[in-house]
Amino acid sequence: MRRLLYDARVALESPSRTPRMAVVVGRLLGIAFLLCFGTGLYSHFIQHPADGMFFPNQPYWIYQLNQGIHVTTGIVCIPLILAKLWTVYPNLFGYPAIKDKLAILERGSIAIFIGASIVQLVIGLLNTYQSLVAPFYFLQVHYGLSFVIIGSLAIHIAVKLPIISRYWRKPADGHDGELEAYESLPVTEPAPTAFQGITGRVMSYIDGAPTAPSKVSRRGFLGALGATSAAAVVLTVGQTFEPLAATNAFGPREKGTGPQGVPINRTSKQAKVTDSAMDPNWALAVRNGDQEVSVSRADLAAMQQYDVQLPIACVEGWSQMASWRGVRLSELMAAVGITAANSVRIQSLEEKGAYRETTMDANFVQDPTTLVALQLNGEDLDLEHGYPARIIAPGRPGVLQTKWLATLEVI
Ligand SMILES: Nc1nc2c(c(=O)[nH]1)N[C@H]1C(S)=C(S)[C@@H](COP(=O)(O)O)O[C@H]1N2
Ligand SMILES: [Mo]
Repeated sequence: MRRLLYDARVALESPSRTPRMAVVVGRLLGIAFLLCFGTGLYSHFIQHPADGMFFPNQPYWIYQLNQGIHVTTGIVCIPLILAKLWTVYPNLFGYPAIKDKLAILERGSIAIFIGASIVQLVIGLLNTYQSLVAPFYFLQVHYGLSFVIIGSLAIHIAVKLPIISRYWRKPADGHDGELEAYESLPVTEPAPTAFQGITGRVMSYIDGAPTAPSKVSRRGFLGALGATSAAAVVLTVGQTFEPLAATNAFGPREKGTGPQGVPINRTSKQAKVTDSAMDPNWALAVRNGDQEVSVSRADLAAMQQYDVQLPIACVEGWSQMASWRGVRLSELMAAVGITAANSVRIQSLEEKGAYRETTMDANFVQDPTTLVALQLNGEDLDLEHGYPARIIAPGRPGVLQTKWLATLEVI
């Protein structure tokens, strides 16, 4: 067995399978994971704020940028994690399999990290292809797993700190080191036997080259990794970054589709608001304590109208710029005596659904570009975009841009 494992490791030796390479790829992976985790937290807490949290209302593209980074770094993690596994997996054939107590922690944390990461990346990727079908289930799992991943990553980094610091810079002698497993080989290892030929062939087969063991050079390996990662970025960011819209292949929402040139996620039929939204007697209830005014669409249209350019920036990573026209939320709320410190509870005509109600903090309410929108891209709002009136605000995720308004309440 020992002989077999040894042969396997020898067969898998490659200039791109060194501790230095593991550190180089690991660093990139660490950056991508941290960016993805941080932007994920921002997105989570802007939707479920804890007491005292503050979110900026400007620049208006802050959430769009956040989510673009989240989805792009998430996708880039896929080639990076595969590259990292490719670099280090011969370590699995180390002998003895578990050297000491630290090795248990090391292997255990890696197993959890890899398992959780794969699930996380797959469900995240799937979610970008459809609207949140089971929003609470997806969000809870995705949120919970992120802490498992970051925790196991922290353990992994702590355990590997000696190697990481040794190979953080290219060693002065230019030697990239050998994967740990090789280091534990006894010097008295017997000369290669017939075994090596067999395991060599088997391993090189696993490795992708059917006859000779594949020895991917450092440069070739980094080149392939760079090209794959760059391709993933270029084929994704177009869903939120206008100049690259044409190369958007992974991002499922294409620019300019849907009514009035803007994609929709939840239809009026799904939200069961077709009748209530088209009701000619519709009026928006604006409340402050027991003070209430009822504002019809004609009343809203008679107020001072403003034009703003703001994106719908969905949690799923796509975003789209649009022009909106309507009443300033702050001017409407002034009718019931709102102060600069008040937040507003916004409710939709929708009776069920995760996004029927949202709370908007005072800085967003007072932002002059936050509108109760009546028009989109030069036409009256389509029913699918929230007719008779919807909220559009800067720096907030699409899920909080409430459609088919029913009530606005000062809190
Ligand atoms: N009432 C209500 N408003 C809603 C939603 C919803 O489910 N119900 N979905 C939101 C989501 S997820 C997005 S991305 C935007 C999409 O806006 P659009 O359909 O106008 O493009 O609307 C938001 N407003
Ligand atoms: Mo969304």
